[in-house]
Amino acid sequence: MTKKEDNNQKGHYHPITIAIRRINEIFGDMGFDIASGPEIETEYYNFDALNVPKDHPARDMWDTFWLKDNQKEIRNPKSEARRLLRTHTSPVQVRYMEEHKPPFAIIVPGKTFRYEATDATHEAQFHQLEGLMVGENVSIATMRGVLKKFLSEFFGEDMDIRMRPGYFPFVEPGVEVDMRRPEGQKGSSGDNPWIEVMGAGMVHPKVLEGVGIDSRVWQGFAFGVGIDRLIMLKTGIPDVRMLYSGDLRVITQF
Ligand code: YSA
Repeated sequence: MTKKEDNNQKGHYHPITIAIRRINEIFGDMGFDIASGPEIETEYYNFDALNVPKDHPARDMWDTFWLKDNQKEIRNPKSEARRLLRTHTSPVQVRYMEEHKPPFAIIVPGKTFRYEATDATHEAQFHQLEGLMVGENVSIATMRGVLKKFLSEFFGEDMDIRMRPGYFPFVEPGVEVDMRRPEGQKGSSGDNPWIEVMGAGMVHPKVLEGVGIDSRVWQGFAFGVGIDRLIMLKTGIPDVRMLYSGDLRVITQF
């Protein structure tokens, strides 16, 4: 049997599927549950419940695919608000917290969509991983430990991380997390060994209060990371579009 026929018979998991399975395993070992939510979201969950006010410039950070039924009169903002393709996995934080009492720790791997031009690092459809942990003694140090452990397990080597101040309306304080590039990987921008991999922070008290969680008792951290970008860093795939091209020569290498 030729190699080609052999590949056809066995089939292959897609690199994104392989990455998500590994991520689920790593966080599963740290006691996280896996949650999910709808890809067609309401404006309420995607923006309002995350403390992004209607006229706030932060809404521009996520260029949005709106659904055509957006002229509906809005009576109950939770059920009838304008609908859109979710621009991030963060709305699942709110949906989960409405249904569960703390303490809890979840991850949410899933598809996300943005109305933007594609290039080597941007697709209109891509994958994010959301994380959320809420408890009585959860601190930014807990977050740092969890993120370092995750990245080290995912890349199979001890990963250095650093945090810089960053702004997301649903966390306070908010940070951008940089990671030192894995062994043998060079960036396009010369010798800068650091690369930004995710947004994160301590869940904003307004978000907690909005779902009925007392922010004087409970604190939490959350983070959001691009799964495609992690795969590119790990495998050396130079262009995110290759992951969605359906080209078997890419897929069969994993
Ligand atoms: C921040 C704080 C939290 O407490 C929780 C979550 C977040 C992340 C926030 N929801 C968010 O979406 N931030 S982001 O716009 O910077 O996107 C997060 C990651 O998604 C980016 O770091 C990048 O890795 C990836 N990403 C964004 N646009 C992309 C993309 N990947 C591929 N194609 C695109 N168009």
